[in-house]
This record gives sequence, structure tokens and C-alpha cells, in this order.
Amino acid sequence: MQFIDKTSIYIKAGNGGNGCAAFHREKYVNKGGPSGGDGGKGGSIIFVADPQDNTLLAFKKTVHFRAENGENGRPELQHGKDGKDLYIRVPVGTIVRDIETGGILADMSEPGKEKTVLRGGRGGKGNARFATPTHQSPRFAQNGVKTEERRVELELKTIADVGIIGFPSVGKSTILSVLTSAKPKIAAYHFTTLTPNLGVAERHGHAFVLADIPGLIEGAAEGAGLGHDFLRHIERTRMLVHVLDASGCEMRDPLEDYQKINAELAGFSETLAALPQIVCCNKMDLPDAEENLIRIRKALEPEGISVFGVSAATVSGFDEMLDCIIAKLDTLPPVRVYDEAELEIGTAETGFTVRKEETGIYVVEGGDVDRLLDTTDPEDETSMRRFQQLLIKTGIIAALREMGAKDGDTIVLGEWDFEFTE
Ligand SMILES: Nc1nc2c(ncn2[C@@H]2O[C@H](COP(=O)(O)OP(=O)(O)OP(=O)(O)O)[C@@H](O)[C@H]2O)c(=O)[nH]1
Ligand SMILES: [Mg+2]
Repeated sequence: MQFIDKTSIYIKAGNGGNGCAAFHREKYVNKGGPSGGDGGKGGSIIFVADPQDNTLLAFKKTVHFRAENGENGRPELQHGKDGKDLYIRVPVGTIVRDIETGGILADMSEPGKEKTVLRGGRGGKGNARFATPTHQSPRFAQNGVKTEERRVELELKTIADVGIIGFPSVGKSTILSVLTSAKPKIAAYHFTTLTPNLGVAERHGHAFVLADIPGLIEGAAEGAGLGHDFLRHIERTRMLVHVLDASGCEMRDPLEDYQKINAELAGFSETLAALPQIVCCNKMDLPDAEENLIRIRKALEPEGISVFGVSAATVSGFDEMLDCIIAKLDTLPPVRVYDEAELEIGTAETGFTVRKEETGIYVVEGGDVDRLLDTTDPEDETSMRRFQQLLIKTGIIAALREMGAKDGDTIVLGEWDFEFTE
């Protein structure tokens, strides 16, 4: 199976349907009242954390996700239907990032979590809504809000209490299989594990999640071996079990292995380097292991690092290590969850920019400007009055004044230009 843990997709919420401008028609009734229905709201884009999923592979094939548009309003007060929301299922631990700003829009850290990342466009009001005692036959309706397509990055960061790290073939997957009911692939060659494996360990009523990742080698932080792709999976653990092959059966020195892996962690991120570690000396059933264990203890215990001798082959030595993990987890903060930024497509008060093009010409761009134009009918007096009020409310007029705009200057707003009047 191919494992994909980073990819990007395009998402778009549904447009709001346009309001309708129409008048009631009936036989023998000469001039009916305004009867244009409202446009429906566009569907939203909602991410869902699916515990059944563990790869982003599906997003390599499908990259465009569009929620349904709202229907336009129709005569005789028929409102347009709202567009259906689109649910995008992602593995638990997926982080959704705005590619433009780098901001995290959703951290799908809990199974079943739902997060609306893009809201559907508002439907436009039909002309029936604009009737007032003094203006009984408005001929305009409001357009729905058109939404923009956004590109977002999906990144899967496995969430577990404990990450198991170490060189290839030191026995990480075997240890996972001994401590949990997980059945990872185990073999005598390097890089047997190609994707993170998760399992739940239990002792005396305490349960915690262990993540076994592919073996690391020197240069991993720069991409050697299976590279840094897998280092990010252990960034979201609370502590690490650093597995060493105490027997040195592959002719490497376990203490050197320990230093090398730690250098890789530090080279990758501060988060990784700062994670608490305990050391698990595996393969104690083999010759030379005892001697190495004594040496490792002597080197690391004075630094305050707990060292355990175990054998995954004979399943021995694990109780003490499990007790230590449980006691440590008790004192550690929960797995890091990211703050989610709201993706706002221009807020009412801010987001627009005003710049002076040349003497007497000012250009207003960004923020809600497009939406303002979209929902305004220049042919209609009431609509234009609302437009003027919004220019004041959004602070555009104040900003223009501040830039020095005077009576008679030209203001360019999207495709429109008009004269500035105080
Ligand atoms: N003698 C002995 N062999 C072990 C022990 N633990 C694991 N092995 C063997 O070591 C080899 C590698 O084990 P794995 O669990 O696949 O190692 P790994 O660290 O997950 O390796 P990668 O996934 O390639 O990084 C296998 O042949 C295991 O049977 C042990 O305690 N004693
Ligand atoms: Mg493995």
C-alpha cells in the first residue's frame, strides 16, 4: 500500500443563489406586489476526522472538492434550495493548512471531529424583501455571495502518546506487537516498516497509544533513508521510547546509534528534540547484550535517562518499562493540538486597501469590495443607497478621506468608478 501523508487539494464552498426580482401575476390583477424569492445558501466545506482512515492516498486521485451552489430564487416567493454541504473525510491527525497564509484551518485531532473550513455563500434576498411602505415596488434583488476556490494542504501527523524510534531492525515493530494487539510486519531486513503503525498498550487499567515508525538513519532529517517524512509523525507524541539493539548484532555500537538518532531529531525540530525519552535496550537474549547494557546504563543514567533491558523475542523485561511509561505520561501534557485560524474571505470592517493611483484617483481593492459590488444593482435607487451606507459602515469612506480624497475625486472600485462626494 502506498502511504501519502502530505498533499494539497482545492476546496470551494457553494455560491449563494441570486435573489429574484419579480412581481405577482394573477388574472385581472393589474399590478401585483413584489414576489421575487430569496436565493438559497451555498453548501459549506466540512472536514471530518475518520478513524477508519490512515492515509491521504485518496486525495492524490481526487483533488477538487466543491460544495453545491444555492439555487436562485424564483417568482411567486419561491425560495431557492440551499446547496448541500460537502463532507471531506480525512484520517485522524490530519492538519488542514491554508497554502496562501500557512495558517492552520483545522486540526482533525479527535476521531469524529467535524470542522467547517469554508462557509457557503449567503443567498441573495428577493425583491419581496426590499419592499417598504415608501418603496413598495423595488425592482432589484440581491445577488448571492460568490465564493472563491482555495488551495489547502493536508498533512497527516499521527497522534499517539508514545513514539517508538530507533535504527532499522532494532526491533521496534516487534516491541509494538508484544505490547499491543497490533500486527505490524516484522522482518530481518531494514525498512520493513514503511508506514506508521499504531497500537494500544495496557497495564493495570492504564491504556496508552504507541506509534511505531519506520527506522531512522543518519541524515534522516535531511531526507536520508525514508527521510524526514516520518519524523513529523512523532512530533505529535508525548514521549519517545528510543530502542537500541543491545546485542550490536548488526555490528553497530548501540551507544553511537543513540547519539546519531538524537542528532537527527534535533536537526529536524525543536519539538522532537524536547520530547522526553526513555531508552529500551532490546535483544537482551543475544550474546554481548549484557555487556552493552551495563555500558549504556553507565553513560545515560547519570544524565537522568531511564534505561531498560528487554527482549522482544522472549517477551521479557517489559513490565518495568511499562510502569515507567505510565508514571511519566501522568506528568506530561496532552498531545499538542494546534490552534485553528478562521479562514475569512474579507471581513466587513477590514481587509480592503485604498491606494492613490494619481492625483484625484483612488483605487479600493480587496476585502468585501467584490461582494459589495456583486450584491448591488446600480440601476436601483434603494440598492445604491444601501451601497453608500455600506461604504460608510465598512470604513471605506473614512479611509478615502484619510488618504486625502476630496469632493470630485474619482474612486475606482472593481469595475466601477464614481465621484467622491462628502
Ligand atoms: N534475537 C532477537 N531478535 C529480535 C528481537 N526483537 C526483534 N528481533 C528481530 O529483529 C528483526 C527486526 O525486527 P523488526 O521489529 O522488524 O525491527 P524494526 O525496528 O521494526 O525494523 P524497521 O521497521 O525496518 O525499522 C526481526 O528479524 C526480528 O525478529 C529480540 O528481542 N531478540
Ligand atoms: Mg518496523
